[in-house]
Amino acid sequence: MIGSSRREVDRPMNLKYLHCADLHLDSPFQGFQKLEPWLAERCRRAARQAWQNLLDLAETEQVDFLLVAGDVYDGAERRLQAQLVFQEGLQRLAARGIHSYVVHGNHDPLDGRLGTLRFPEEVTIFPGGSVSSAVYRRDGQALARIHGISYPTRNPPPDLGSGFLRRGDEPWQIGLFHCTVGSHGDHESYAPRTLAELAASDLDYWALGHIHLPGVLQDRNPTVVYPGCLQGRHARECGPRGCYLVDVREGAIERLDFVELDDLRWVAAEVDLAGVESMDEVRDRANAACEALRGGAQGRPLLVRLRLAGRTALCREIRQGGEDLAEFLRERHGEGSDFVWVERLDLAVRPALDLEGRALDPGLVGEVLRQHAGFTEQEARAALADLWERPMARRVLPELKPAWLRDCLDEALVLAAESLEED
Ligand SMILES: [Mn+2]
Repeated sequence: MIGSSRREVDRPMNLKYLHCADLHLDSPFQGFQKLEPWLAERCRRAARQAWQNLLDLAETEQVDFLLVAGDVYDGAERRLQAQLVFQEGLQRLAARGIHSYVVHGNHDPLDGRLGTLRFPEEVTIFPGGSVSSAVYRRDGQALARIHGISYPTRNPPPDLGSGFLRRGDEPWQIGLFHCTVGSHGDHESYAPRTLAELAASDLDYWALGHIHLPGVLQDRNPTVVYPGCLQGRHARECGPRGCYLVDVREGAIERLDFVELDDLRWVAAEVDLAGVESMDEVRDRANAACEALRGGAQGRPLLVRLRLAGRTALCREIRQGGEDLAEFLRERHGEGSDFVWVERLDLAVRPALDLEGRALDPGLVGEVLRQHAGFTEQEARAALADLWERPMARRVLPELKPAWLRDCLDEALVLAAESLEED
């Protein structure tokens, strides 16, 4: 091996693996109390079905190993059922010669309640404490070294996992870690890292977990990937979910493919109702939107947040009939194995008033519109300050985010303009 760098191996080095994270197998699907019981049960089953889909993929692709980057379970109070399902899956892969490497994250730290389970020798579950590594061999040849660390507790020190470093001669080296790279509004920042810090470890591939949205943060030197959660659990986790399939040929990544594995999918869609003149036209456009979604779902059931938007003379009628329309759509599209369930109908239609033109009006309507145009986010916050002092208000209203404030201001404008028009 003298004179050969670590990336020039004497034999062709091929390797194929799956990288997943954030399975949340025992997810309680909070906020589902409002759903009908059959639908809530269907959603609960989805996380475990997505896990089965992943196992099927590992077998059909005949991968060398599976990487699981934390949050296998949802809470530290791990339900035995989920643990049995997980163990069974890894056992099934092991029986086919597929190895598994697992770290635990902030949702399923090592000090949580763990059942007494036996894992086959093909399974490596990394301990907490300090970073350790395991070597993957095929036919006696050491092909990869996987470095990893589990969360010992739910809130580890921020420098957890500071000891990732390339070592040994294995040509492909992987960091398996549940951590936060960059800033992600919705996620608490555990074990924060920068891309530069990851690069300093001199590894080839970073198999990360924690951020539920899939994405490749950096495509080479090193490759840094979040596979996202395996199954979307609520409306904020909309869009395709799955894992990454990584195919390494001659020591370089040839394929880095996102594979959709979710069993049901949350989607957000908009129906443009601009210019509609009758309620049956509203129905037709909403029906068409649901059918288009079904057509693109490849047989998966969908939970849809449908937003009705656009300027129309029927604005008021649509707003008043919103719940009825949602019910109609659920009855029409909510059945069968590939159902499209309108989980929520957002009524964002606007009146067909020429607001810009009216703003020039010297009368009261014009005055209101001009006032609105000059109303800043700062002023809106000040106007709401008193209300925000009350604990009850904070409980029932969403956070004072700029987007929500803007929506409120727009909504207020429409209501004011409409009622002034009528008077
Ligand atoms: Mn997670």
